[in-house]
Amino acid sequence: MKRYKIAVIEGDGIGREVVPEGLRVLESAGRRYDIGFTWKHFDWSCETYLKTGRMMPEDGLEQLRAFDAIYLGAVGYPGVPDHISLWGLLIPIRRAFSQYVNLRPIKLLEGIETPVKNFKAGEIDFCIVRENNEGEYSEVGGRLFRNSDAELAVQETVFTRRGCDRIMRYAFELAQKRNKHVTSATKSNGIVFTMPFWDERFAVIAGEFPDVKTDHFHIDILSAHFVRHPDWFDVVVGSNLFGDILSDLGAAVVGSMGLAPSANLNPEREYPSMFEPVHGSAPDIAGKGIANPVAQIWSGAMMLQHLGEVDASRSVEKAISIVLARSDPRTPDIGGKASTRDLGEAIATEVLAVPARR
Ligand code: GGG
Repeated sequence: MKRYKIAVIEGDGIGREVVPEGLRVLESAGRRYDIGFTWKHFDWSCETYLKTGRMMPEDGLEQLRAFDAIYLGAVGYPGVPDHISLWGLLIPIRRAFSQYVNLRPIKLLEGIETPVKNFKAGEIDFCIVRENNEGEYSEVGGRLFRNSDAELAVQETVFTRRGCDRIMRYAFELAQKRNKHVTSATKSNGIVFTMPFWDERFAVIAGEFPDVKTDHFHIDILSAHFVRHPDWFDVVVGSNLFGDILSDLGAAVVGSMGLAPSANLNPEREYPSMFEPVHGSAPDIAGKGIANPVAQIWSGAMMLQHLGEVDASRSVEKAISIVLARSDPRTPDIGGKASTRDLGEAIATEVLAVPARR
């Protein structure tokens, strides 16, 4: 039996409710495919910050380094400013472990109602490849003349040739395994230095992949196309901020934030990669036991895929689609009355029943 050491960070809010369902389903896949997991739980959260002044201990990254992967829930809670919680946990992990790819599949599943009319299951199926280490999320900047009329804030965007090239290459290589089409999210008409540079690098990297069709759209019209023509896309590559915004929009288009998984990947495998739902901690529904666990469970399937457990990964994805195709159980975000646990248990049970292999 192959055994994996996984660091588990439930984090805040609904992270604490959906992660246990993700673990339940992974355990189920492990039983079915003879995979063992050693889970190590880390209580790193806003609550920890309020007690200790830190989201994670000073040697937190060192503690995580030895794991095969990190399985994370959600970060952020009222009482701790969002930039403190994000920059105290999620962003240092993404950067220290060179997780420069944030892969976010967007897929319309059978049984799920989309707010975008006239699309059926399977007709919306694309991946957002978000640059995850630089761009608009930079620490370059500052504040001057605080608490005066002259107060100002400056934030620099940082695009490097290395950073652009590697994320674009990843997007093209992914497209080669899919429908051979990459769309670039840009705004080079308004953002006059970084975005023309992004476009230049996109043209250069596209030249390395003559078999892949390309197009590019400014982020404003691209957002409109996501709503009106979500079937146009195969792989969409965007900067850190654009990729983040587009993935929430994509999740909404396929029915719920609760259905959008993600993988923060270090493609070279020098460091552990991290798997988390796109959604945040959702304080408005936290504690009610009604959060949709599918994004977390699906992120677990992405983790299995990354670990090389392809059959197990497919069985989890298949179980998700089989359960969601039924009318019950469903959490309230997708039109039902079921609890987080009801849906998690149904998927865990289905993993044991789906036909083995492809
Ligand atoms: N599931 C992870 C989480 O809590 N994400 C919330 C969030 O705001 N993330 C910001 C980002 O991905 O840049």
